[in-house]
Amino acid sequence: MKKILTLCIVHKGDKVLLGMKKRGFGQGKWNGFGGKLKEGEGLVEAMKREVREEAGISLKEFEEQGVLEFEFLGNSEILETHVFKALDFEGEPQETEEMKPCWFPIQEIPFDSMWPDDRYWYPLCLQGKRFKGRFLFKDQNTIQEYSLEQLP
Ligand code: 6U4
Repeated sequence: MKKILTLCIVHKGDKVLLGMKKRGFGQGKWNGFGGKLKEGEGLVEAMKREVREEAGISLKEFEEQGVLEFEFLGNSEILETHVFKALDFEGEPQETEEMKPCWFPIQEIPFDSMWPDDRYWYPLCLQGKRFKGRFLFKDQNTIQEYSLEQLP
């Protein structure tokens, strides 16, 4: 079974905006903004809605950079996650019920407090490369196996 999700990395100058997830899946981790598609929603529509709900900003310029499949050992569900990079937005990032946003210089992205796959694909994403990958997790902090390729 596949679920479709979005994930957006907001990139401005030499900084990225990440959110500390306050509840639910990935709680306690710094992450991009995103979530599951609602019924009848398109990818871009869902991505913009999640960024608005979780970070309080409206996106103006963005690109889809990659697709990642996340799976957990012993669970047949595949989380097909479409990764976007946003380059321009309106509004000031705000803390919401779900996320506490914070800007990080690219050299200081807190990979140790993020999903463990992030250290592999963020560099590609930030350099504007397109990519696809699959990560199989043993638990939320441990990767069992993975593949990642850059797309032309
Ligand atoms: P609810 O709470 O049901 O409204 P929703 O906001 O729709 O949830 P949620 O919070 O489950 O969805 O979304 C999970 C978010 O975490 C998505 O943006 C995808 C992201 N995510 C999931 N696994 C990830 C991983 N291994 N690495 C990563 N982001 C991941 O960087």
